[in-house]
Amino acid sequence: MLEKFSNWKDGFGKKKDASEELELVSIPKHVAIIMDGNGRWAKKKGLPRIAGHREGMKVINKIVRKANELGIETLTLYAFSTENWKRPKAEVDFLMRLPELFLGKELPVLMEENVKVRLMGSKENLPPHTLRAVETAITKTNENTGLILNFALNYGGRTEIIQAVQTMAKQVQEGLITYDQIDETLMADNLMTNQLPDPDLLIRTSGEIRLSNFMLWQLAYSEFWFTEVLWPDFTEIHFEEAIREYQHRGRRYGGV
Ligand code: V0D
Repeated sequence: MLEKFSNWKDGFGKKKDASEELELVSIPKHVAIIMDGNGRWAKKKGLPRIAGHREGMKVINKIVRKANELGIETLTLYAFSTENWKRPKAEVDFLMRLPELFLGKELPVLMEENVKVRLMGSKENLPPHTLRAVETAITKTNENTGLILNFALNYGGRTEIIQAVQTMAKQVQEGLITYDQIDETLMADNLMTNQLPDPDLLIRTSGEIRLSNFMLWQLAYSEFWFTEVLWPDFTEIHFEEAIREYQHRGRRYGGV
C-alpha cells in the first residue's frame, strides 16, 4: 500500500524533487549551452586552467546522453568563441587539442548513440589537426538520425550576422535577389544555423548573466536559464532542473 504514496505530491500538485521525472511533452527541441567556469573551477582547486577545461570536457558526454534520452533534437555547445584567441597561447593550443581528445574517446560512443556532429563557426584560423578531427566526426556521423550535437567553435554572433548580410548584399549586387527579398527567412537561411530551429532554451553556467556574443539572432525568443554551478560541476540533475523550469515557464506564460 505504501507504494501508492511513493509518487506523493505537495498540496499544490507540483512535484518538488528535482530528481523526479520530466514531462515528456514540451521537451525543448533545441538547447544551447554556454559551458562557462572551467578556469574558475581549476583556480578554486589550485590547478592550472587547462585542468578545468579537461574536466569540463568530461561533462559533455553525460549531457549528450541525457539530451538524447530525453528526445532533445539539437544540443548546441559553445566550445570556443572568436574572443577566446586573446587567451595565453599555451591555453589556446591546449583547447585546440580537445576536439581530438574528445572525439578519440567519444566518437565510437556517439556512433552507437546515433548522434550527428555538426560545426558552427569559422574554420579559418583553426589548426589543421583540430579541423581534421572535427571534419572526420562530421563525415562519420553524417547519416546518424539521433541528436544533433552542434559545436560552436571559433564562433561569434556579430561576425555570423555580418557574414550573412554580406552574402545577401552580394546577391543583390549581382541581381540574384532584390533588396526587398531580404526578410527574416532569408536572413535565417544565411546564418550558420540554417536548417536548425532556434534554441528553445539557453543555459549558461558559472553565474555570468550575459550572452557574450552567442547566437544573437537565434536567441531572440528563447528562455534563458542561468546557474552559479561551474561547468565541470554541472550534472544531468542540473540539466533536468533547467528543462523542468523551462516546462513550467511555458505553462505559466505560454499560449493565451
Ligand atoms: C573547453 C568545456 C569538447 C568548455 C568543454 C576547441 C571549454 C571542454 C570539444 C569539441 C572544449 C569540439 C568540437 C568537436 C568535438 C569536441 C571542445 C573546445 C573546448 C575548443 F567536434 N570540449 N571542448 N572544444 N572544452
